[in-house]
Amino acid sequence: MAQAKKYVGTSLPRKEDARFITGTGSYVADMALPGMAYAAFLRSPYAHAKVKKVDVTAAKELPGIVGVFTGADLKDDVGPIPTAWLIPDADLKTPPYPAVAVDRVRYAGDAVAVVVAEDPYVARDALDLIDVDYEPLPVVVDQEEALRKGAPQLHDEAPGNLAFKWVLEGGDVDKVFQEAEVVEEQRMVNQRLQPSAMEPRAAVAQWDAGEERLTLWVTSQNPHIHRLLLSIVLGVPEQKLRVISPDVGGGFGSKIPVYPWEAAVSYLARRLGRPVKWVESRTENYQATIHGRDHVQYVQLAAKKDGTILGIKIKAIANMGAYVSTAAPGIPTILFGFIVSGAYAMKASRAEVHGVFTNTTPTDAYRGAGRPEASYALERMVDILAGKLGMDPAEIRRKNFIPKDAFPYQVCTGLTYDSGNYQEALEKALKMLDYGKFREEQAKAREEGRLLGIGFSTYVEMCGLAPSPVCTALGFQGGLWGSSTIRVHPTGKASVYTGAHPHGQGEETTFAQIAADELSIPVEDIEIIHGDTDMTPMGMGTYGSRTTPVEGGSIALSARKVVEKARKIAAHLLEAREEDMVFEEGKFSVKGAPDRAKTIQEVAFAAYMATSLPEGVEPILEATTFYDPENFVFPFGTHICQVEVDPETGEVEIQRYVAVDDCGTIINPQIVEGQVHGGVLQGLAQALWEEARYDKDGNLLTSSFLEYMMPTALESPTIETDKTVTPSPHNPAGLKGVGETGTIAASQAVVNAVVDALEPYGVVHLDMPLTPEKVWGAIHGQGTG
Ligand code: MCN
Repeated sequence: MAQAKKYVGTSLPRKEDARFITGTGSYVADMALPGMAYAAFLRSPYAHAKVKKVDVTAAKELPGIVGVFTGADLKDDVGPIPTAWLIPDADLKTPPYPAVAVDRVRYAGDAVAVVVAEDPYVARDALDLIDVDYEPLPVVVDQEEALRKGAPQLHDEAPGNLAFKWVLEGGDVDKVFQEAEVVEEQRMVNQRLQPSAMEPRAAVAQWDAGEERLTLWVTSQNPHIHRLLLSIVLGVPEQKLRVISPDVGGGFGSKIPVYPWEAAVSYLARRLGRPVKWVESRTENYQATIHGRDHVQYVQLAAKKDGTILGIKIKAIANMGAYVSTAAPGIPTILFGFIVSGAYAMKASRAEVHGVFTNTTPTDAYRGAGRPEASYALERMVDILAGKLGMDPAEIRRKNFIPKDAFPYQVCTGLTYDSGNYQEALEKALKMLDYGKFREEQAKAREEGRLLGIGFSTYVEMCGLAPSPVCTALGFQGGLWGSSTIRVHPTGKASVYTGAHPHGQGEETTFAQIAADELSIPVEDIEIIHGDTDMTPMGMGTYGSRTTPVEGGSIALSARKVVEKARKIAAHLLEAREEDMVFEEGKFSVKGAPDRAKTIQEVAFAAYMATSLPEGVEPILEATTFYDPENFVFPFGTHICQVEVDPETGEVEIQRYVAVDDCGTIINPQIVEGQVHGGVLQGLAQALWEEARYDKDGNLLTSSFLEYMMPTALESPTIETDKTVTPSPHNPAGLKGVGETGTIAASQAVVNAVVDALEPYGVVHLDMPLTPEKVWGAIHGQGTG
């Protein structure tokens, strides 16, 4: 049946939720293959040690053991894990990152041996029987200490533990700082976080000896990237490697990297001639899945006395952990340094980033990835400046915004922002909160000894990672385009094959909405297929809030190609001219003769039968697009947090949280709201609760949910959302991403609010997380900035 309804813009319930909430999803851990064996990794309890001997004799004797392997057993066949983001002009060092350590471990969690057994419990039991002779070495956990003379050295290839030094300067920053009337400075710590996806990592590998083909089921955000990198690591030709990532229970960036243990499992399946499965525990996940953030920043903001911001300088010391993870170098550099000027029309900026090796878990992309660190530093400084000048924090932002009629606008870092209307988002949020009334209440409360505070965050995000010429010039080892194939079947139903791999975001619904509108086919007749390298076009996966603008953009373009082909066929069938065809409500009709019409489904059948097609037109309604956008997209918004701080306990209560976000044309308002909620909660969690902590010996103290303070629904405040809509002018459907906006915006809104509440105590800055103890200390004159 022809379809008239417009889906884009409607809150269609998520198609994928039916299987997720009824327990009928299929995850890697659910997989069972005939003859499958189970792997477990022995992980070093030392953060830094020489491995003198690994004795596996006793472990091998345990009944049910298939094999026990050390680094020495693997090193000739499993290459080091490559780095996929080789940032230029930074003297980047990428020392070998082996699957299993051979003679030295560099963080507590580095693998020293792998056991394969008939069942997973035997595999774990056998780990206790492996005798490793370690010679402990001095440990360094803190990145600033690691840079000091005499600090323990991690890699011979990286003297002084320096992984890279990267600088981005825009405008004449020295001149701007000389001319400034006010310069504010602050040291800030953007603490280390532990991604906590519902599903930890898992892999099942199967070797087909006859075909010499490897199939790997793995929890990946980007199966094609896994395939490419693993083909290099394992020496298996790319066409002989199939990577399937079925349902994935969240990733938040942590399932972008290719992990050494996925390579080890793949190799062992081939060596042992039977499928091998590995599923990590939560503690293993916290120890050996990447961590995020971990910056120490020295920030300076230059301004005039009237509040005009002139420039920003940030020196960031980024903790890379023990090895360089897959995308790690790009996170604290490209995704950070280019966005330090935020929503403001300042003249100059300088970001200087030192990437540092320490005896900690490697860091990589975690929701927001570089952009929360930039946005936090800038938005904290804007409030510090406002405080210094006695200006209202909303007013200082208004004064410095890039004006709405100035887009496309080239900011001092060199980026050209596509579109924006920062004023509108701010005014809307102020109205929702009733800002004037709040300030009155705050003054009254202070008289009563109550501490109310309000914090602003007016952020801009750079997302939709693409275009390829820009990203590859910035060192990314692959084009960043979107891909899709749309196939309309003889029955008029359609399959959409995408290079993206959503893992909780909802694109099985929103991509169907895009395709349904473009093709005028009912949404329930459209299936989104993703996550299998043998089925989908080469694709770059889901991260960097790129899926909707880039992969979704590609779907819109493929659908338009299909419609154009269908138009030709319809004209032929109706014996009319192509230019006289009108495509409306799922029907091609002849202009002025609406009864002479063919539905798109009829055309699809005719294209399949191919009885009579116009000259030069091939059978089947099908089209593929590799879409390389001309620019990033730049979502933005204003978040405002209102808090009350208990002066007796230091506890922070979030009274209101208002989020006005702009992600261009919205496909599904409810999904967007859900993304904002989840993202904001992750940002709030960083502000108030979450922190990865190590002791001085490099033991991870937060290695389970007991110690790592991930919030639950109970801690989540009500998040009041609204939107403005400023489409991206260069995107085929006006789309910008939204998957990270909440996280990029939230932390600084909370910290700004708490510092505002503590203004009577002269507090200028507090580092996250704002635990009651820290806040109480600030009230009592300890540790204020
Ligand atoms: N959307 C929309 N209209 C827009 C923009 C987006 O309806 N204008 C919808 C999308 O179609 C999609 C969702 O919002 O259903 C998020 O889309 P997008 O902004 O393109 O983000 P991605 O799909 O690329 O997801 C990546 C982003 C990132 S980088 C992290 S980290 C993150 C996040 O999304 N990880 C998540 N959200 C997550 N949500 C879940 N449930 N699990 C994760 O691991």
